[in-house]
Amino acid sequence: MVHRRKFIQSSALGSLGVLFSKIAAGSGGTVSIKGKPVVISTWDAGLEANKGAWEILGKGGRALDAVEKGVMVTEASQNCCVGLGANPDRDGYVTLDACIMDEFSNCGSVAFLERIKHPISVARRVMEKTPHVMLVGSGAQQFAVAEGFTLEEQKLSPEAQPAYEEWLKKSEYKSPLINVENKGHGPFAPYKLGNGEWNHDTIGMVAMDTFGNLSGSCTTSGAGFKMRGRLGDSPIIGAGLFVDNEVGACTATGQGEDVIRVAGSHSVVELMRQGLNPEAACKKIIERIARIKKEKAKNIQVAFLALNKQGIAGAYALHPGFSYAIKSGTKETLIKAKSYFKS
Ligand code: SD4
Repeated sequence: MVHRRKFIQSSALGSLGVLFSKIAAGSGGTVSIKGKPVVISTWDAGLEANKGAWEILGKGGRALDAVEKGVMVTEASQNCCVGLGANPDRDGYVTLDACIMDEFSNCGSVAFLERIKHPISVARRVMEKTPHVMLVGSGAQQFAVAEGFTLEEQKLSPEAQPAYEEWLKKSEYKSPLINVENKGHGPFAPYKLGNGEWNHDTIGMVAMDTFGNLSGSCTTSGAGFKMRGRLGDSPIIGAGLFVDNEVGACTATGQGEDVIRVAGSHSVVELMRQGLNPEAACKKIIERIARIKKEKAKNIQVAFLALNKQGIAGAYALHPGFSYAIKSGTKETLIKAKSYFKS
């Protein structure tokens, strides 16, 4: 289980001058990286995922390979919200969503996928081996097995099993409150939260390689105890992830329904195309969600994380608490994003 409050303090200037931080440690904002490669990813788990990506990027490898390998670290970990260790849907099945996109605008996606350890790799196969972008449910699983992926046992993780049993006691279905700090307000508190921990953490990752090419990936179990068949933004190209190699890339996390309705990641990239820096672009779309959702916006979390072609990273969230991890040649840090609501 990750601890979101452990922010690694970043120094004001990278010691080798590779990264210029325009922010006070842990206070959020825009980060300029002079030099490539670089990788950024959502939430605290991004720190470990970035290390996985760096095994490729650090050797001059391709961003696409890096963003696949990076998020595989999270998929394989015993995480509440990514990979087979995640919480199940309300019927007791873990269903996974993932997508990937490269510098040529090739993209692949899987959704509602069961019993496969690395949905991100199946998404990549969809991209590379089929004429399609998206496969779902049993069809996606059938494709994965045909491609040689192991069909894992249908079994909840040791953490998810008691969480599900706890949920079953009430079996009360409410709209999932994703990434909202648990104050005892609903069934979506898979672990014993209430101490500043959060109830979800999708991983979205964006990287730029030494060639200056961009790729991105996003993988999740969606929401714990969700309605069976529910999809969020994460497997949807343009919502949970978008890459335009001329401009930049963006990934989203939080309440997927509200990311989809503004075509979130695509909208952020289009604002960067118009000249906005990543943080400003993320902020505009967060403000749009706040405008559209009004009162509801007070109770949901959404965050965007973007990187532009100049190597500037930025993020913005609806509420405080969103962190993102960044890794470049000399910098490895967790940054707290700014937010629309201040507390
Ligand atoms: C979803 N956006 O399925 C995902 C959830 C998420 O951190 O990002 N959780 O709606």
